[in-house]
Amino acid sequence: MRGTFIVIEGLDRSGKTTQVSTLQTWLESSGTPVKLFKFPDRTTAIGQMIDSYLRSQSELDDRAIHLLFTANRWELATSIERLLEQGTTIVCDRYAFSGVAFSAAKGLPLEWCRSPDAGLPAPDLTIFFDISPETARERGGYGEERYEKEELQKRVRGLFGVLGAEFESGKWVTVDAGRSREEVAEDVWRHVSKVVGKVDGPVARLWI
Ligand code: FDM
Repeated sequence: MRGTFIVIEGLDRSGKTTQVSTLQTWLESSGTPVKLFKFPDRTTAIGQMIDSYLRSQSELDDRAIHLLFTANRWELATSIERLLEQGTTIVCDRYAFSGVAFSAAKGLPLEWCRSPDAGLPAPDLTIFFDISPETARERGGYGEERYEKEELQKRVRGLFGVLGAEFESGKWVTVDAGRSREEVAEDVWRHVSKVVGKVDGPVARLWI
């Protein structure tokens, strides 16, 4: 049995990072070998360029930064695929859906944004953490980084909706991330336990 590829997507302030670590603990205690990935992975050479851009320490053309985010996934795609084949389940904090949603929210054409990510390992399950701008505001608002602005986050939310609607039911699920940590964690676990350890065969390819 191969590992299951789980992607967690969502808006800023949706509690995604906390839930990823809870999910990791729960998977490990159920005896599932698991490895976390996070995009952007700021540790690689490409990731460092992305980090500098996000912290407004450098300027880049919208298309150039889009392609760097994509390259950052491609440079780890082989490791993801190998781990899955070896039976390790992967939980990934953001993936190509963030790539498309954020760049398209800035005004780039959606299909142009999608094309360089086509062919990446496809997740078996994507969980979208949805949060209203009002709840995000109650949680202390957005931070300092480049994309943490309410108007942009609203457009990103709409675009995640468009991307999710293309999936067959069960492959993309939306979780109301405006609730308590415990409620969200239970909901995530309910979805994850339906697929984990139950997928086999070759890893699918995204958008082809
Ligand atoms: N982001 C993230 C993108 O614009 N494109 C991408 O491909 C990815 C993976 O980078 F605002 C955006 C989303 C977010 C920012 O993400 C950094 P983290 O999760 O806060 O590190």
